[in-house]
Parts: sequence; structure tokens; C-alpha cells
Amino acid sequence: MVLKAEEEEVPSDLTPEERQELQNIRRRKQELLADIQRLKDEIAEVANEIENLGSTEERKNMQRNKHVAMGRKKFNMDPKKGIQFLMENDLLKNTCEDIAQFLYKGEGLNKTAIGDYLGERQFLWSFRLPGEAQKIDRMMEAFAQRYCRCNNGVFQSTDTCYVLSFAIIMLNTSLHNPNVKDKPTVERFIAMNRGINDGGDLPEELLRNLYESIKNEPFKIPEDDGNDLTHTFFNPDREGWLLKLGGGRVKTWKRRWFILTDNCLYYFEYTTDKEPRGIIPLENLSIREVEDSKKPNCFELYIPDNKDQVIKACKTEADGRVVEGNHTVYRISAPTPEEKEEWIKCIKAAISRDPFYEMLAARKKKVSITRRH
Ligand code: 4IP
Repeated sequence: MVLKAEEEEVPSDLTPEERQELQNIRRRKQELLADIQRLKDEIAEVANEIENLGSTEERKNMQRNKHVAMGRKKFNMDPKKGIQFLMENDLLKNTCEDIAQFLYKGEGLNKTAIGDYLGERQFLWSFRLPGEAQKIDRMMEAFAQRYCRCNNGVFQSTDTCYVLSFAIIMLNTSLHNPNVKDKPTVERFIAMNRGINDGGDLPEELLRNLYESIKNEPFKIPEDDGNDLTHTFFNPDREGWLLKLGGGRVKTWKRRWFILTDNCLYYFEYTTDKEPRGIIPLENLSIREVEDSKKPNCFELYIPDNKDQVIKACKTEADGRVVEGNHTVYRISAPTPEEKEEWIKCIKAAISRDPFYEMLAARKKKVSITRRH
């Protein structure tokens, strides 16, 4: 509606001044009406814009929901493709937190598909160790390079720094890990580092000081997700069928295929399974023979001085979820007394082995080869 000034008559009995005054008032009135009209038009315009904005937003939301639904469907058919689709459409960020959130909410997602996806991730996680060794190697290399650049002249080469750094980490483990029974003396530490300074020896005083300092005060290597640096090598040590007692309230014996490798005990339902049902890192565990009234040739993995603490381990549930283990001890029965002895021997060796020695050996070999050429 457009506002209009009414056509008003001018009374005839007004003086010329009054007439003028009246005309002025009427003009102001007209101007005010025009202003009001302009404001109304502007309001109508803005309202229109807001309305359009709402429907664009709505359209966008609808489109988004359609894509999310499509992504879920794709996920249920092929989890990796579903995740990829959602990321490509900016519906999911490529971060562990966002993916975990998406899976945790699980809206419209098939549990088996979630299990497949997690299973695959967990499989990668549990077998990523060779890569981890390379990562540590690269990190040590970078550290050595940086150290030598900042402390010019301390070492003959970066390899010397690398080897000595490792020797210090190993010494720390050997002196302070309760599983390592054979504690090195300062003489052994000095002997171990003979010839590492490009064929020459590092000053004995330096090595003695380092030894004393580590002995007096251990340093902690930070853990990431439970696989710490002592789980670095991937050498299958032993495998075979064993019976494992379940950790639930009703204890059942399950026949499982066990693989001992890289300081971990993995168990599978079938020898051909790609993914383990469970993983027991052996770090901080001990092993002992036990008598069991139901099964022969038993041994147990346990935490020394344990007060009902649960062993750090993980297992895959029937629906594919990866959960923490529930055992205060793992009781295992071997088929024969000989196999029991062998398993105990190998597990003991795995527990006390220090993988840093192997990494150091490789680097020492490299130093000697470089020197020869
Ligand atoms: C299960 O018993 C199996 O023994 C599981 O072993 C075991 O998990 C469960 O322990 C136990 O309740 P039922 O099959 O009779 O239910 P597996 O996974 O080898 O099948 P562990 O942790 O030993 O793998 P809890 O603690 O998860 O209940």
C-alpha cells in the first residue's frame, strides 16, 4: 500500500500568515509520509531477502542430509569408500577425532561395517611395527644431525652421535627395566662403545659420567598409545596352538593360534585369520608355571606384585569392536610338557630382549661399512 496525503481544503477565513503556516504543516506531513513509505519499502525488501536466505539455508541443509545419508549407505556397503565420500563432500574431516566421533555416534551405520573398518585399522595398528622402527631410526638420525650442528666438534660424525644416543637409551632400559636381569657394568658400557667415534674411542671420562648419571636417575621414554619404543621389532619367535582360559565370570578354555613376536603375544581363532582376536603386550609381565585342576602343562602371564590390576591387552569382540582385555592373569595350557617349556623359554627371552641392541647393531654395521669405503 502506498500512503498519500489527503487533499485537504484550506478554510477561507484564515489570514495569509495562517494560510502559509498551514501549507508548511501540510508539506511536512507529506514529507513524513514519504519517509514512512520509504522505510516500509526497505523493511519489505529486507524481509524478502531474509525469506530467500532461509530457503537457501534449508536447501543446503536438505542437500547435506541427503549426502550424509548417501555416505552412510556407502559406508555400510564399503566402509572405506563411505568415509572417502563423506570427506570429499566436506561432511567429515580427515582427523582421527572426527572419524572416531562419526563411528561412535554410529547413526544409521551397520555395526559389522564399523567392525570391518575398525578391524582393518586395528590390524594396521597392531602390525605397524616395522614402520615404527624406521620412524625411530629417522628421528634418531634427525636428532643426531641437529645435535652435531649445534655442538660442532663434539663428535667425529653424526653416526657417532646416533650410536651413542642409542647406547644411552639402551643403558637406561638395561639398568632400570626390572625384566632385564643382567645389568651392565660401567666397563661393559665402555667396551660396548669402543670404536664408535669414527673408529676411535670417545673419552672414557665422558662415558663414565654418562653411565653414572643414567644409573642415578633413569629417564622415561614417553609412551604413545601403549606401543612404546621397546616394541620395535617384528621377528616371529614362535607360533602354535594353545588353550587360553577366558577372562569372563564363567571361565571357558578356548583353542587359539598364538604368535609370539615383537614382545607381544597375538592370538587368532584360525591360523588363516588375518586379524588377531587379541594382543597381549608382554612388557611388564612375567611368566610362571602353574598347576591347573582341569588342564595339563599350564603357565600364566602375570603382573609381578599385582594387586588385581588388569593386564594391558586388547581383544576384538564378536561384533568387531576393539576393547581392552579383562584379565588379571592369562592362563594358558600347552599340548605337551615340551611345548610348555619351549613357550616359557621363548616368552621369557622376548620379555628380556632389548630391541635397541638390534637397532644399534645395524647402525654400527653401517658405520663400519662407511669407514671401509
Ligand atoms: C569368552 O568366553 C572367551 O573365552 C574369550 O576368549 C574371552 O576373551 C572372554 O573373556 C570370555 O568371556 P565365552 O566365549 O565362553 O563367552 P576369545 O576372545 O579368545 O574367544 P579374552 O579376553 O580371553 O580374549 P572376557 O574377559 O572378555 O569376558
